[in-house]
Amino acid sequence: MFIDRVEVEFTAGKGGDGCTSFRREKFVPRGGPDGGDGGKGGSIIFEARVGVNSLAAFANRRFFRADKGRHGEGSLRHGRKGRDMRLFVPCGTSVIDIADGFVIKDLTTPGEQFVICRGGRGGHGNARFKSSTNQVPRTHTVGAPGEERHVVLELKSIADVGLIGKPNAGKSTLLSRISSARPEIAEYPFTTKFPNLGIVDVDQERSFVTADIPGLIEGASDGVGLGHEFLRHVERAGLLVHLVEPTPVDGSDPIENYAAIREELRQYDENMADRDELVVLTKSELDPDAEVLQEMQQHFKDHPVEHQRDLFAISAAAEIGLRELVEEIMDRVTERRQEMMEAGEDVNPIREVDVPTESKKKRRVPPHKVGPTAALSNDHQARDVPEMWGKQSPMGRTLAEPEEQQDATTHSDSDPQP
Ligand SMILES: Nc1nc2c(ncn2[C@@H]2O[C@H](COP(=O)(O)OP(=O)(O)OP(=O)(O)O)[C@@H](O)[C@H]2O)c(=O)[nH]1
Ligand SMILES: [Mg+2]
Repeated sequence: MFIDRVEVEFTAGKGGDGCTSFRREKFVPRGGPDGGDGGKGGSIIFEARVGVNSLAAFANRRFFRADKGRHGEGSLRHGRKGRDMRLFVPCGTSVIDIADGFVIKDLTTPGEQFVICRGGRGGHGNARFKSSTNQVPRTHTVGAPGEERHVVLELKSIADVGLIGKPNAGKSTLLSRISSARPEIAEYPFTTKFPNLGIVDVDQERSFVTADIPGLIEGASDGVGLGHEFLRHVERAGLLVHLVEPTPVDGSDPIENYAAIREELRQYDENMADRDELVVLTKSELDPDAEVLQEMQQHFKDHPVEHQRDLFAISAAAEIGLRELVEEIMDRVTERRQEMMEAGEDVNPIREVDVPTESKKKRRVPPHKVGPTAALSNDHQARDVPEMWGKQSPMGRTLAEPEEQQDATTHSDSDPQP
């Protein structure tokens, strides 16, 4: 199940209370205060993970509460800390405060962590309050409550390139041809109902991430079709690839379709409309005389735009122009990544191998196998390798041949006993 927006309430664990207690022991009169402190409450921590693709883990649960700290006890025993609750979210998750609507945190880099609610502090036991002037303190403090937050988690996929266009334009087919993603493809509109991500490997060193979103139609800003809902998944993409079908089944004009989608983009966000764009005429084998292509070229000449815009003609079915398109996208993506690096922004690693993994725990070697006495260990002692039967005797001794053994027995029998 793909879930990209959830509303959740988080409460960190309460701290344990301190304890009031006095040492009572035979022959120890006036033992003094010995109440321990309460333990800290558990915190709630978010971690962005490659491999977690949606917020489905939060779909059927509204409240998340971390572990409480235990109370302190007598004999100076402090309460146990509450266990932290670690929740994994996809890279690209925004944590938004529901009351004020501001973004508390944007988790974009794999492995990035963030404490959303801190656990309450544990209370102090009465042993803490002893002093020269107060030798019998009868006070302790209670644990602090854990932080509470009411938030919306929103997933904005992290992709370098966003595929947009009318339903049935061939977005999913293109994604399936250039990457190993296998989205659903069919000849009816709105086949794709949620975004698909695919990694396109141009060669061994260069790759980019592409997002395919459900088709947009006129009036999407008013909620027609699947609406603008999914445009946020291409919001972070630096390049938009706008797919246009030359001969739509409904008989509409490709240029009008193109303009309608541009208008929808503008309605959603002006910044999105100003983003670099590659316009791709799909199913080009259905337009053999390149009539639509020429019409579009003419249209672009008559309507120049501020951002960078290029026109390509491809056919996913006949495999025309795919290589050139991928190379062009890669060049633009590389350019943007360089700009981002120069500006000091993070460039997101796109593979799991890029995630710094914790080093493997070393196996503990028993002390007799390392260090100065290792040579004395039985494991390091030389052993005789028996040649007989090609096997080693279980006792580690050489086994004599049966005849020799007999001889030896005879010999020993004949020997005079000392
Ligand atoms: N002839 C031809 N048909 C194509 C080509 N590319 C895609 N198609 C067909 O176009 C239809 C729609 O393709 P999809 O990839 O599902 O289109 P989409 O843009 O993802 O559509 P939605 O998910 O509904 O928005 C399918 O029947 C494809 O087989 C092509 O290059 N040539
Ligand atoms: Mg599709």
